Amino acid sequence: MRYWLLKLLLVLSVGVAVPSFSGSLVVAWGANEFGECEIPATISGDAVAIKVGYYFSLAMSLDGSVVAWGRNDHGQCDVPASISNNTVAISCGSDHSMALLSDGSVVAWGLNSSGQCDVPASISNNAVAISGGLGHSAALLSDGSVVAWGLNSSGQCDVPDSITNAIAVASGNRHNVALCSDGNVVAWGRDDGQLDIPSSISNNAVMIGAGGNHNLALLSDESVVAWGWNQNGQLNIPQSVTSNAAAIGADGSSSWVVSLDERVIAWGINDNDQLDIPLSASSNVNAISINASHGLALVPDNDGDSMPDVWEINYGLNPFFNDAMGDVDFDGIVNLDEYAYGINPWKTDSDADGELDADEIAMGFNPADPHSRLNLRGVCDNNYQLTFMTITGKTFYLESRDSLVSGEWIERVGLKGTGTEINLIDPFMTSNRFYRVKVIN
Ligand SMILES: [Ca+2]
Ligand SMILES: [Ca+2]
Ligand SMILES: [Ca+2]
Ligand SMILES: [Ca+2]
Repeated sequence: MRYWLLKLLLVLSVGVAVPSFSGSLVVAWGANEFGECEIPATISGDAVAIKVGYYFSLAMSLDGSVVAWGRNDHGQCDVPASISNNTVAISCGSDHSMALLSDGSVVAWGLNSSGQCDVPASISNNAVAISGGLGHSAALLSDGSVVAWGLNSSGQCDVPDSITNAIAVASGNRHNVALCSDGNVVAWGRDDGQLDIPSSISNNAVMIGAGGNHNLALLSDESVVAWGWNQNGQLNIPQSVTSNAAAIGADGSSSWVVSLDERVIAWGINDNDQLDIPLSASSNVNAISINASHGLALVPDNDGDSMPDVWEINYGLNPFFNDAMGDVDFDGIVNLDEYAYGINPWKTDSDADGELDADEIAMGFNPADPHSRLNLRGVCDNNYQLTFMTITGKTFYLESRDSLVSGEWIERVGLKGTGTEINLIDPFMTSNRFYRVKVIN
């Protein structure tokens, strides 16, 4: 009963859609240059698959629909209406997207510079898995064969005849790797070492992953092997990964493992903070995908309040009760917004920079970053100099009055924010003068 009251309150007071109860959330981190980390509201609680492209994101929902967002310079986010609600799997390359439909057909869209979106007629309705590379695409067919199309600069589309019993395919930048039903792994295309299958695999592989120029395999003893290019340490499997892997993945120059105890361990390049996995995606993920630009994870949200289970448990909130509109630290920021801003729901100054979360949010600063703050300070010499940080797109007004408790605030100067710190000098300072900064959107 309490829940329904809260639900009603939600609808009436803020007019937002109440999250469904199917129980998963998409979490994003890393580069956000094209909005690739801004999860569309239309994916509320029912995503079942995610995939990162190069500065764009894909998600498939329980109803078989697909949403794409982020970089769209080649139409890679323009999901064709023809796929309707029939998708059963998604994949993408650097600049194109792919969907496997329930009838076994494949649809591809986005950059088609090398024919990577021209799905061969020979696939017909026989595909069971799909994979996107840099300028090529691949599909696993129901008879255990693999088809690859698009850019063939390194022979990445020349699938070896020996592959007749594949059960998985993964695409790198210019190579592909296939897992066969006998635990064998085959790779073809460009060779920076990624075609040299380690002898330790020896028919024991159960899962494969392909990065840009490297591969990962999970073996039946729950150990992991990596081979190929190691320019960014993508082959340097952390010591914490010791026969305790439940799942693996690779993309770009990144590699990751989900351990048997459900922790996420990732390594390789971190130039876009793509390895800075947020707390809510650090364990107990349903799916995870990381590449050269960013990361996405699908995480459980049992009570459908849009706050991940792991985050709620970490902060002592209830993962089985919708407490999104609660405000445990009474700072006016509801729990759901505390989660969205990446701050501590129990602290009123989460980043301990001396400025309250609520004030920082109101002014447009980042309440989770101690380097992002107004930082208003004054120096009194012959006149008074005020220094403070500005934000691009906001307008800042400096006001003063001669008494702290009474009198009218007089506007001294207004200026457009530049994203940098500015100095203002008040030449009319009297013996007592009080200042405030007003920020307008
Ligand atoms: Ca929740
Ligand atoms: Ca909750
Ligand atoms: Ca709060
Ligand atoms: Ca603060």
